[in-house]
Amino acid sequence: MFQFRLLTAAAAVALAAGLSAAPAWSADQADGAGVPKMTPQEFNQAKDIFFERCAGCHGVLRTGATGPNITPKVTRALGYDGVKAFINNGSPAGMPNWGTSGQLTPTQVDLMARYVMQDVPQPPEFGLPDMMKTWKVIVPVDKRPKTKENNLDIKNLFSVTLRDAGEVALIDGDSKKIVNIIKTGYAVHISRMSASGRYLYVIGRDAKIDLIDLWMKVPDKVAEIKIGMEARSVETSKMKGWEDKIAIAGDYWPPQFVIMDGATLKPLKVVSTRGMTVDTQVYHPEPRVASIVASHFHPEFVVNVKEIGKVKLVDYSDLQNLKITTIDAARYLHDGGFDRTGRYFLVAANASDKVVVIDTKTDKLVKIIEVGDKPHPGRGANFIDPQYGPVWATSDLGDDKVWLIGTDPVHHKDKAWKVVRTLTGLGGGALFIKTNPHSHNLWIDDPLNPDPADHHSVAVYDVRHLDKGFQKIDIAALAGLGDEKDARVVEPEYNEDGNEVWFSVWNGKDKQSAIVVLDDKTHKLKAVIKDPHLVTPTGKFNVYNTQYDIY
Ligand code: DHE
Repeated sequence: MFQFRLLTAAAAVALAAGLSAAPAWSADQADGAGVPKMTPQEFNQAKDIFFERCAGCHGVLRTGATGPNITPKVTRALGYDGVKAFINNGSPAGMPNWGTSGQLTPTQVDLMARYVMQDVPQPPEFGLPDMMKTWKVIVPVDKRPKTKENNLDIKNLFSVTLRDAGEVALIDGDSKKIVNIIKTGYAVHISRMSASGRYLYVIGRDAKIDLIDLWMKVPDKVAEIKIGMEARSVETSKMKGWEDKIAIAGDYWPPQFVIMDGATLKPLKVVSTRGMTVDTQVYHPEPRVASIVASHFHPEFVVNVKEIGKVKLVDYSDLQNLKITTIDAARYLHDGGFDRTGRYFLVAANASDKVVVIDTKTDKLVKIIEVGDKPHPGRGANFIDPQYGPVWATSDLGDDKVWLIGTDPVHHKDKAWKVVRTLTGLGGGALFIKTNPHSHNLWIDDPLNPDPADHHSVAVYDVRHLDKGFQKIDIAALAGLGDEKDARVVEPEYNEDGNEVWFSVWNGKDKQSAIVVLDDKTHKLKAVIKDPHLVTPTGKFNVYNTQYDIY
């Protein structure tokens, strides 16, 4: 159904663009079965582009997740022209317009169209010995500071993803000055804080983890490791008594997660996630690890396995006799966050348009809730609905809706784990929604919307007056970049006090980007952070909010 919708959209885009008129590749360059030929050099070049740009959504084996299945059976049926049009123009269902946005050249679009019609190459495995070869303790634990050696207000520090630079910028939330730029993995993805607020863990798409010590005179790396070929998630133990002791990271490829020593990243245990899908119960060769959170009730990590639609509660207290509770949920699990009490975890199942609720105290499934087209909450937003009490909210990637789910089974029992209200955002293409316990505002971005008027802007609701609709603010214009045509405004994030909200104005990698800071109460511009080092800023992780799961 999902795939059909996408292919239909692609065909429409192809037709509208009239692309079939002049293909770079012609039928006489095909093999007998109509598959375009490629030289080994072209194949390798395309393989790298696929890893960097496409594997995240379509999977290394191309069987699909956020994006559809694009195995040769599907792409060959669509044909070269259709595939090329899809890559060039994107689709309303969330496929970026790689060609028309200039992110891929016409030659690369042609290359990729031919590549995805070839048989799928199988990437290598990556076990403990491979990890050990990459593991480096840069500053041993006994050589690290005994107390904090800088004057930074580290609770209000932001770790900012500089996506295409493969770096994070540590920015002081008070002065808005860059404290350090640290080289990390390729297309670095997220940052997470240790329970004590001292250690920052950063993971790149190339599965490289960097451990940063915020107590150093100038915060910097103290350890690093590569745990696979492709990854998105990292987390650290938050249970009382286990603070800063254990770390975990999830791989996209190979499909596995790795438990590590929290202070050194020494890999201790590697666990494969290959197995049977939750509904059809057939073997899946590539169930990737999506979001991971740390339980506050048990020494456990909540590991969300995308393609099989199962949540694994991994007990890290005894790695020799590892206990894993497997909860049947829904496909494909992606991102999510806790409710305001930190007990219930809500995670988006984006291929089935559902939100799954897990009770991390009883270790049981609470409910699977129908929402809109491809929910994408980031970690979601917790606030008090004036009519229905505490709610957690998600926006959707595939439509303009925002869903408010009741989260209080004690005082609002009849509303708990139900959609209590549906709001409207700017349009399809929203990725992140955010509020703060000190704020009355609910901010929703729209970076993947094809309309610049929308992907340059955010919507903001006053949660006390949800029926009044939202205000639209053009954040890209506030950045004053001059050339913001291709910029996308992404991921609202609060400062420690919850009175400022920060947005990334994510421009092309050869252009200037910026971070725009608004006064949360007045919505007035407070600061624009610009620096030649701020290349493609995307996620921003305030130390305090990340440490305490505040969103
Ligand atoms: Fe993300 C979180 C996967 C594209 C910015 N992203 C996550 C998480 C996953 C994920 C599994 C949850 C981690 C966790 O909580 O442990 N992201 C993927 C993809 O597979 C996808 C769709 C395609 C890809 O190739 O990577 C993808 N993500 C993007 C982007 O293009 C974004 C917008 C820009 C960027 O930097 O790459 C992006 N993802 C983010 C951010 C978070 C995130 C900022 C953390 C949100 C938070 O509040 O914690």
